[in-house]
Amino acid sequence: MTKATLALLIHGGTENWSPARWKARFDAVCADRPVHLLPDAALDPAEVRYAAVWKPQPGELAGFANLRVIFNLGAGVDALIADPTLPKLPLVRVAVDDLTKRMTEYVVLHVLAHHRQERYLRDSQRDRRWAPKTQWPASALSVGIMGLGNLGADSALALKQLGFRVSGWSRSAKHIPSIDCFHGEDGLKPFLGRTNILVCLLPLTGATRHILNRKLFAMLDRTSPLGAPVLINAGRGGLQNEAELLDCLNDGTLGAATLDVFETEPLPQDSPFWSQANVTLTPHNAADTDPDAISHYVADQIARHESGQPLHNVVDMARGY
Ligand code: NDP
Ligand code: OXD
Repeated sequence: MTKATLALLIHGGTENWSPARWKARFDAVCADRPVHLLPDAALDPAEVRYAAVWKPQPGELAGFANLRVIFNLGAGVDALIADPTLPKLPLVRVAVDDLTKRMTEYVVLHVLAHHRQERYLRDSQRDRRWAPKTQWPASALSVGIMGLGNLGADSALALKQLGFRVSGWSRSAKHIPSIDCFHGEDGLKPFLGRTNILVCLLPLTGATRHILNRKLFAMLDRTSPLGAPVLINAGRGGLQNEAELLDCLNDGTLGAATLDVFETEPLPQDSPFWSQANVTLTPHNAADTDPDAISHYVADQIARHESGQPLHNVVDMARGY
C-alpha cells in the first residue's frame, strides 16, 4: 500500500535551503513515501497528509484539507504562529542534537571571542602592533543565558566546562547541575545583576518581543574585567529593540554585541549595524538546519505517528513555542 504523501514547502532563499537538496534527502530517507516539492500543479492537495516547511507564505498551508501534521524545519516557530490561517493541527519543531551542537559551537565561539579580546587582537595584527593586554581567566566572567531549553541548556553546560560562571533564566523553574537557574519575572533582575555576557536563546513570543531593551541592558553587571556588558543574540531579531540596542552600544551601556538575528532579514544594506564597530554580525546561520539530520527526524516522527505513538516536540500554541 502506498504511504501517505509528504509535501515540502521551502522558501529559504539560501544555499542551505535549496529546495532540490531537501527533496533529494527526503526522497532518500522516505524511500516508499511520495514526497512532493510545492508548488506542484500535478499534485492533488487532498492527498497531502504531512507538510515539512520552512518560511511558508501566510495562507500557503490552508489549502490542504487532509493535512494531519506540520513539521517546521527549524526550531523557531514564531513566523508560522503569526499566520492566522495556519491550520489548527499539531505543529512539530526541530529539537535534535545536530542543531543543538551547532548552536553551542556558535555561543562558545563568541563568548570566547569577547572574553579573549579578539577584536583588540585582530586590530593589533592589522596595525602591526605587538601589545599584549592582561588576560583574565574564564572564571572572572559570568555568562547569563536567557532561555534554558534545548539550545540554552547545552550552551550553559559547555561554557561551565570551560570555567565560566554560568547562570540561566527561563519561564518555569529548572534544575541544571552546576548552573545557577533563575526563572520568571522575579528571577530576571537577580539574573541580570550577575551577568557580564548575556546570551539570548529565547523564542520570539508575545511575552519576549523586544525584551532586549535599554531597561534590561541597564540591569547587567558592569564590574567584570570586560567593563561594560556584552550581548550575544542568536534567538530572533524581534527579541531586540534595535534602536535602543544601537543607542546602548554607542553610549557604553553595552560594550559590544554579537548578533546573528535581526528584525528585518536579510539585514538591509543601509542598516547601521553593518558598520557598528563594536558589533560582530553573522547572517542568521548560528545553527543551520541540516537536511540529513532533519529529514531523518521528520521521517522518524511520521513513523511514530503512523504507529499510534505521540509526536515529540509539539509546539504549545498558547505559549507560542
Ligand atoms: P526551547 O523551546 O527548547 O527553549 C526555550 C526556552 O526559552 C525555555 O527554557 C523557555 O522556558 C524559555 N522561555 C520562553 N519564553 C520565556 C519567557 N517569557 N520568559 C522566560 N523564559 C522563556 O527552544 P530552543 O532552545 O530549541 O530554541 C530557542 C530559540 O532559538 C528558537 O525559538 C529560535 O528562535 C532560536 N534559534 C535560532 C537559530 C539560529 O540559527 N540563530 C537556530 C535555532 C533556533 P521554559 O523552559 O520554562 O519553557
Ligand atoms: C531555527 C533557525 O529556528 O534556523 O531553526 O533560526
